[in-house]
Amino acid sequence: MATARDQLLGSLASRGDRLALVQDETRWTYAQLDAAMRSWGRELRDAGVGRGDRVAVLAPSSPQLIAAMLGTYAIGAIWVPINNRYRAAEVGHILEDAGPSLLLCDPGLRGAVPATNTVAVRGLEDRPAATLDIVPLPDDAPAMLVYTSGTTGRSKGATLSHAAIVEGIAALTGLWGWSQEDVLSLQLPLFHVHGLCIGVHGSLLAGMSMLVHARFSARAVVDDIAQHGASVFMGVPTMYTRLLAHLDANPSDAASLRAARLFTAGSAALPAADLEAFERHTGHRILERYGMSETLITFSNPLAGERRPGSVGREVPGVRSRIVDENGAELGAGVVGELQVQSPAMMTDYWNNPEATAASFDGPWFRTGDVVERDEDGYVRIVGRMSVDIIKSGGFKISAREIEEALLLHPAVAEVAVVGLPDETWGERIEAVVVLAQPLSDAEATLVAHAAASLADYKKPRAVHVVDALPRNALGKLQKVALKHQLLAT
Ligand code: MCA
Ligand code: AMP
Repeated sequence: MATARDQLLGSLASRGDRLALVQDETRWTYAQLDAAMRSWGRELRDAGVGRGDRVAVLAPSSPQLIAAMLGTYAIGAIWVPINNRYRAAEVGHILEDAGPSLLLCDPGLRGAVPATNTVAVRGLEDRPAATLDIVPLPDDAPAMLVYTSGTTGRSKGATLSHAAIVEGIAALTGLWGWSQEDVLSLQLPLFHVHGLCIGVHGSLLAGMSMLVHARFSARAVVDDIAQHGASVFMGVPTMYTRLLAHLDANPSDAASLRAARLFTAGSAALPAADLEAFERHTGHRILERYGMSETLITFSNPLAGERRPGSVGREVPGVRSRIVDENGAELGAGVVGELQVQSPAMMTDYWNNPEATAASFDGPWFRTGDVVERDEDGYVRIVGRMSVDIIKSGGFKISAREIEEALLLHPAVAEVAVVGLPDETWGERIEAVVVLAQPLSDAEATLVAHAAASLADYKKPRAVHVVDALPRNALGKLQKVALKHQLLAT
């Protein structure tokens, strides 16, 4: 039987003249994508990249990027996508941790590559046609490292194997009825699993066409559906907030959205009010699902059947789950506890980080860190997170510690606490509370600019509060939950 990777790559040529990718004037059939995959594989192999080596990429979404990823798979190398909002320190961390042999970098993003970088850098232009034999690879070989933030400051690379991605995504898209009749409006970034694994791999496995966008715009969603036949749109909740604002300003566009088949949401909680408003405007009830970079998508509302507002639905086929208390004892329906999962799409490990890998499992169970409650009929609601140090803003996972560490490097900052506060557009909004070591004029603007100099734009605090002291308990431990409540009360 063909391995998962060979199933994915082998399907390209067999789909021949079907349309695979569209971006602006570029329109590639599956046969052209197969050819581009081979050109890239050859290019990478000739550059000395071999099986198990890493190929990092820092570039906006494009057909070439997708072909380069498939070419990387073809030679048995490992794809390492880097968030293209990252600054030099964040990019440098991934380059150091993943140790790639090559960095594929868009010229416009070269400024984000650290000056000290020693990894060879190439662009993502068209490559000449070439033949390529696809190297044999076992199913459990790593396909990609997806860097994701945790409670510690620096991001960790979740290693996803070919089998994990193909099995996990095929189960999901089967559940959602994706078929070669579908056209995906792909506006999510391709450095996270939502856009890359569900979007790109899901579409390729189902033989769909993808309308690829380098960035999100509500107008492009409408145009994709009205003019280019898109039938499926996937977004983070912030994208739906933006779509709703667009429909308020352009009510006649709601009729265009009705023509789509399926809207899905995930990566953060979709407010029930947005689900209902979207349904009022378009007749579509958004299908919400839940997942993590480490496990891929583990819960989903159904295609047919009840899509429950405020719930992420039931387990995706092949997934097992339990809800436990702080001692690891399993809890029943209606009781809030930590969600733990087993998934066919589980990561192999955190790259080069056995301690973090060990800490994230309880035997076969992956500790999600999400606090949830299960209804009697198996539907799960995400209630919150165990750690206040993880923030989700606009679908991006952010470590409060990383921002605190950046702010502490300013000489005027003695102590700092960063928290995520509820926000209608972003889900959570980053705010910082600081104790100054010395007077600082225009403290808020100065410290926001200081953070923005070393961190991606979406990580900068949207407010900085200067206080005399941070709330601490008798042992001197920072009381972040109390601090959040104080901020919310003011
Ligand atoms: C942009 N801005 C943000 C964010 N994005 N602020 C907070 N949080 C954000 N996520 C700020 C910028 O700093 C800037 O502010 C202003 O918004 C406009 O920037 P722009 O680049 O124009 O924004 P945008 O292009 O409209 O971006 C919004 C976005 C983007 C499209 C919602 O955040 C996005 O692509 N999110 C998707 C993330 C994602 O794919 N997550 C999936 C993770 P200023 O000018 O002040 O700097 S995978 C996952 O979670 C699991 C597996 C799962 O379940 O899916
Ligand atoms: P990431 O590390 O970016 O893959 O983020 C995974 C996290 O996103 C999960 O642990 C959840 O906290 C959050 N998440 C994903 N989907 C949902 C959802 N539908 N509702 C609430 N939170 C979600």
